[in-house]
Amino acid sequence: MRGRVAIRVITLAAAHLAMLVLAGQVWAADPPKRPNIVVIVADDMGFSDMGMFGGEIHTPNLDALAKRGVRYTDFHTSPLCSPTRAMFFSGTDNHIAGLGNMDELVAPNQKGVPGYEGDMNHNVVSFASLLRDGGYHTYMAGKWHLGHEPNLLPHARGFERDFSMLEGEASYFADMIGVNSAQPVATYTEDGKYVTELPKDFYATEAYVDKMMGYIESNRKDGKPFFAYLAHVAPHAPYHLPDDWLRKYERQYDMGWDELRKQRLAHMKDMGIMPKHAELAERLWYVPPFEVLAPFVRVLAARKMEIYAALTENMDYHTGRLIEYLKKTGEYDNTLFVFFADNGAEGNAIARLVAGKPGTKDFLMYSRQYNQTHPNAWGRPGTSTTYGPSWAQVSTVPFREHKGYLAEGGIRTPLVIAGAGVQQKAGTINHSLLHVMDLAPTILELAGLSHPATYDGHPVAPMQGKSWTPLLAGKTDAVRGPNDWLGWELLGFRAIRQGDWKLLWEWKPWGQGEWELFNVAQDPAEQYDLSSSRQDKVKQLLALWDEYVKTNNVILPNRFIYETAEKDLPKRTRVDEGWPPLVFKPPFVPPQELVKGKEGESKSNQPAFMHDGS
Ligand SMILES: [Ca+2]
Repeated sequence: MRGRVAIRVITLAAAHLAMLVLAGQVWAADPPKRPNIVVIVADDMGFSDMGMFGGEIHTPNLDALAKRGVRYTDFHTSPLCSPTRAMFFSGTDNHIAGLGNMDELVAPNQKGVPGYEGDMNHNVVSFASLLRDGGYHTYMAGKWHLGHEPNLLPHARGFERDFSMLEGEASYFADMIGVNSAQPVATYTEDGKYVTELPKDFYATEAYVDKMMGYIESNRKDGKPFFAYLAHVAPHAPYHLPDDWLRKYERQYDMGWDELRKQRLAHMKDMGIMPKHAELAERLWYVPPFEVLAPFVRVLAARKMEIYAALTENMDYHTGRLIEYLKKTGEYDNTLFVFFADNGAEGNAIARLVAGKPGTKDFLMYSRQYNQTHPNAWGRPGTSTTYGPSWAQVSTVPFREHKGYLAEGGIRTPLVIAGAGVQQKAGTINHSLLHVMDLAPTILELAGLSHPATYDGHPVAPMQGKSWTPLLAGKTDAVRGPNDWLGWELLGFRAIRQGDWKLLWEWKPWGQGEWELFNVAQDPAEQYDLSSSRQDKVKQLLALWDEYVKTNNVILPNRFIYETAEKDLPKRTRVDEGWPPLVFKPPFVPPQELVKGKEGESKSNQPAFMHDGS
């Protein structure tokens, strides 16, 4: 409050000074107006989904941003939602900011440990608070996922106006159905007040954009710059869509996941998103080849991807309404746009993960609230649909794994920056190593503000991220040198990245339960473990891991949601496109000249349904 009073005094003083200057006929150029900053986050959207990253999903508005600005192909987040968001707002590691683990997944030995509060703690200051104190209007609409208590709400963490959904997931509709039995009713807040009812025609993605435009419009004429944080819940589960969007991609995915993965990678290579030598990650061993599925199973499986694609396009459509509004009001040119996805595409079957065991409270809640299971209802109220690991591997082409894991499929996401302050050539693709915690220092620098050592009377952790302003100004191609490094830990998965090298530890059966070493420039899909031939590199990166643990007070969990996975999943076997032999064996076609009575007419011995791919 004191900060705001001080700013008002300074503004009045400046106005007074301006009058004196005018009276004396001394003209000086206006200081350049600080840019508006619009950050748009897609929830669980994959690396290769949007058009300008190689996807076939129709995303014209995001693509237009990419054409005007820069695409970054080596941008990293946490593998899960709330740790990413904590790093985004604090500019530091999730283990410092309170999300050492997801609130939903905190292990017994992590409970009560500082850094494992499960919400964004007050050991850090949100850059939104600094922008608000520094003369920006600050608006948020969408998913928060960083705390429920009054002192943890968006309103308390820097947002002057907000309309927020507090959990990791909820129904997109007015029914406010929550994500699990601990949160059977989703929690929404507006300007620090808890909302108990939504308008009957509420649809999340549309409503968030409407709210955001309303907030911007309400103060637009006062000349102050604004920070707008549009945190979509789309395309996160439970895949809800307005009826007129449901059939948009009907029968567009009949080619199946194996074929589409190849198509996307080829497209990415043509565009320069991926190098020519990039290979596709192996199909996860618990995902069947699409072509072995029975025809009706293929149609059902494809239907899930149809809905996901429509949901992603719908998110793009509403994002486009905000951009259009900024154009109409003349704010567009002085606005910096940042778009990214908060983690890799979601390959876990959420409903099964949460409510898979009959007799639990979660099972009961899902049977009551998400009881519409007929495929014709998918996308409508009362359904909970996800597309599973098969299509998630399409969304994360060419990488291995997906949300929740530390292979690139979990932590490398699309990033687009465009607009005010971006001096790089339009349409540039940049391949430098970036991290979500870089955004706070970048935005603060663009706003002409600095990060304090204390806030609200207590010390706050310094930022670990690196400002991108030299990169955006076109003065350099990378903000990290060969000695800079990044670390990750979540759910016991561990990784270190330095230059092109990545040291990775994964639980069995995803990994070996040992450290593996990959060169992600040569091998973005992390197919070739080089640890035995490059022990020197392993040792060097292990020292960095020790430093990461010490700096960030990492406590490896003693319980783990996938602890029975090795038993529950099919046994992991080597992926071999030649095995089992009958699946891949080309059918026998008799030599035409020896076919009795059918000269000149070749005929396969397969029944017709094997040919039409439907
Ligand atoms: Ca997410």
